[in-house]
Amino acid sequence: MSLIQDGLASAVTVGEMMIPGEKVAHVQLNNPLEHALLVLVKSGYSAVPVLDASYKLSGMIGKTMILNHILGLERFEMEKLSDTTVQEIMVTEVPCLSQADLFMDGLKAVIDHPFVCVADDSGYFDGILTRRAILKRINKDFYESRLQNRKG
Ligand code: 2BA
Repeated sequence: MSLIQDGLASAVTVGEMMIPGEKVAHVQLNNPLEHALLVLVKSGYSAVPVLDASYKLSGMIGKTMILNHILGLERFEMEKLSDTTVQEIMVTEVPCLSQADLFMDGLKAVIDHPFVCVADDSGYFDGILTRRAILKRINKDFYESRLQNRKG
């Protein structure tokens, strides 16, 4: 028995598994780093998406990027937290899928990334697909097919 069943690989879409945008912690391009750090620390996440004012995906920012930026030769240069905006240090090359992409596209993407962003053709942010969501779906599929095999 294959762990990933045909139905899961070919019929389940990224849109069905993603965390919708309204439940995703994010920051905006022109936010100062101190706001981004607050969001990251309060939410508990290592990294979150960066959106522009119209809710288009622009990049991603994480705690390590911020700490690296403010780390001087001898001390943390805390003034940089208010002097620097998110867009100055975020990464813009972020992996991105669309809602119509299939389970296998999502599985491949989260091998190298804890989460991937989901956006529409115009770049508007729809949500994120996380490793947790992919693993939960595999787990569900595994137990459902085991149940079916026992019945059959
Ligand atoms: P990390 O923040 O490094 O989190 C790694 C894993 O730790 C998460 O995996 C989750 O299982 C757990 N975790 C961390 N913070 C959590 C919290 N506040 N509540 C519950 N569980 C938490 P995934 O769930 O697969 O998430 C992968 C990555 O996706 C996270 O990496 C984070 O960067 C991002 N992420 C997940 N949910 C998010 C959300 N609602 N808003 C923004 N970013 C999110």
